[in-house]
Amino acid sequence: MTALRIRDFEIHPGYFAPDAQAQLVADLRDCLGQAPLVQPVTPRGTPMSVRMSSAGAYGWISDRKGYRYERLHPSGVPWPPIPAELLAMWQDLVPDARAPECCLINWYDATAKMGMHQDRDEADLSQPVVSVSLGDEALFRMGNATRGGKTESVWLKSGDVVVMGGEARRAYHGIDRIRPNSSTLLPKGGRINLTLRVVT
Ligand code: MD3
Ligand code: FE
Repeated sequence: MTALRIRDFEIHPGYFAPDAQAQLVADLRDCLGQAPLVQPVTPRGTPMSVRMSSAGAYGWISDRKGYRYERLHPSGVPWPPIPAELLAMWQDLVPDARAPECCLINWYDATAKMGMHQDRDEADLSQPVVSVSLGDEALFRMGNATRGGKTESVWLKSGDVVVMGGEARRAYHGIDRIRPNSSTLLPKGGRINLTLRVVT
C-alpha cells in the first residue's frame, strides 16, 4: 500500500489488514485488563470525553496536578508491555527512531472528540509519533506549529496508520468527530486510537 503525504503527515491507509486489526483488539483487551481505561480530567478539572490508558515503560496522565508521563497506572500497577505487532510496525515505518516508550490508548464513544492541541510532554521532539486507528472512522484535523492558520482534514479508517515526523511532530491536531457505526471491528462500536511515542 502506498503512503499519502500531507505536509509532514504520512498516512498509510489500511496498513493493518482486518485479521491484524482483530489481533490488535485482542491484545488491547489484555492490556486494558491490567491497566483499565480512565476518564481523565484536565488540570482545570474538566472531564475529557476520551477514555485513556497506556502500555509501555511510561503512560500519559492528565489530572488536577497537570499533564505528564508516569511509570505507573493510577491504580499503582506498572503499564503492560507494548504489544509486539506495534513494535514491529514502528520498526517497519520509522527504523531510524529510538524505541517507543509509551503507547497511549485512547477510546472514543460516538460523541467523543479531541480539541486541537500539541503533544509536547516528551523530552525529544525530534522523535516521531506513530498513530493507529481501530474501529469507527474519525475526522482528523491537521494544523500548524502555531495555533490557527489553515488546516487539512482527513477521515482515518480502521487499520490506518499515521506517522508524524518533521514539522508534523510539533503541529496542532485534533479529532473533530467520530462516524458512529462505520466499522464492525469493535462489538459495541466506538474507536480506539493508539499513539506510540518516545518519552525521554
Ligand atoms: C501529531 N490522538 O493522543 S492521532 C493524542 O486520534 C492524539 O486519538 C488523536 O492527538 C487520536 O495526542 C490523533 C494523530 C496524532 C497523534 C499524536 C501526534 C497526531 C500527532 C503528536 C504530534 C503531532
Ligand atoms: Fe495529540
